[in-house]
Amino acid sequence: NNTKNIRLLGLLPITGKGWVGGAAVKLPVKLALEDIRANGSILPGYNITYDFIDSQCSPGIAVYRMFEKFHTEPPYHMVLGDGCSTGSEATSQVSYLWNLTQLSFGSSSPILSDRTRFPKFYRLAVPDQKLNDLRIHMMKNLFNWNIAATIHQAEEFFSVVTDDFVEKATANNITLLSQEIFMHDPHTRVKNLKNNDARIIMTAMYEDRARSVLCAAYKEGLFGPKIVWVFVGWFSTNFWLVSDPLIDCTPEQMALAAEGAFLSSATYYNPVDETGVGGMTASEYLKRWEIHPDHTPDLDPFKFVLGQSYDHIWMAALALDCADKKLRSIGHPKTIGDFTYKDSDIGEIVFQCMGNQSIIGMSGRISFAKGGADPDKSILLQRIQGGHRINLGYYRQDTYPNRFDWIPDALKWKDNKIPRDSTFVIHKE
Ligand code: ABU
Repeated sequence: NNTKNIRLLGLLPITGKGWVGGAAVKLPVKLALEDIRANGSILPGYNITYDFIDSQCSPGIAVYRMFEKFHTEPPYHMVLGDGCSTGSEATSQVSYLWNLTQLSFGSSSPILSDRTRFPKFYRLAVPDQKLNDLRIHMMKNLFNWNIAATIHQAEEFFSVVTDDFVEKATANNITLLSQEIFMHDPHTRVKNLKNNDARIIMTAMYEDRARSVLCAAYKEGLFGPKIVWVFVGWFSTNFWLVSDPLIDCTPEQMALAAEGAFLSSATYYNPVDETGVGGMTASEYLKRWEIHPDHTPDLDPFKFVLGQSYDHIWMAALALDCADKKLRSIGHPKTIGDFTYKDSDIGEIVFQCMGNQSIIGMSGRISFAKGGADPDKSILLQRIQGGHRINLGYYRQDTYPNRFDWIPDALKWKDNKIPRDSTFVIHKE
């Protein structure tokens, strides 16, 4: 048998803390591999395989287990992941030294856009600082709010997102009441927000810390129709109700604290009903996923990652196929199947090929046409209303000027009253 393997290594946070949706990636990977093999024209004559480690949303575990694979297995052709930015940051600072391109389906830390630190890294997630554009638009243009506070978990990822918000807020004449940072227990910081009469509160943190913040908010009375918490949308669907031994609030208390919170994230599925790679529309893909025997209800909280997980396998296969064709066209002595970690020229061709890919994926149109590590996408605004996440509309960054397209009648304020800015700043003057 002369068939050569094309080997993909996934870094999936399956257990651990922070973001642990890695198990939900496996079925989309399986479906994408089936579709790519059935297509027949991508990497013909090769057998594409996918192997993974549980990176536990931990930089140390991710690097350790990735190295273990590099040292004990035949060469991989691409690293796919991590699902957590902290894992992607640690691994992509070294995977390029093995001449590997790395593509993450889900990491959204802004710092991952920095090619000097992460030279061969791409991702399908929109970096979280782009969500700040919607947050500013929401304050200034949608609700006429001019005073905000921030609270973030002490990680470079979240500090950079918050710094970006502060810079954009200042440029838009938004007054910042207080900027709170915490490492483990946020209670004293939440108390400080309460003491400062914070009403509109921008957060940047992993979802386990968001639960701690909401529990502290319940205890401090920093919730209700006058308070607006803003979180990222990539938390698991009902993150505030996830059982957590570190939380000493009841589900009812957590539900009260979370009610009315806004969530902002990139769009998860192609909003246009068009046929993409694999010959399906995004809604056909979701139906296929739902009725698949491997689909279990415990995967549902991470449903938003299904599109990007499917698409990243296609992007990897197409980039490697492009590299194989390029090697053959230039008469290179090796094909992509012969790649070893010493082949810097082949590694560079794979990297360039990834940058040139452009597909209609299940998560939307994807291209790295602007020359960076990140795709462009619309931003989805959601709100927890009646205990459920409700889609409110989309912030379009492909229009000039950017605009917000509302979903009619989706937003429901309590008693039809829009929360008002803090009066604390006015009292102080
Ligand atoms: N996949 C969710 C994003 C979390 C992160 O970038 O760490």
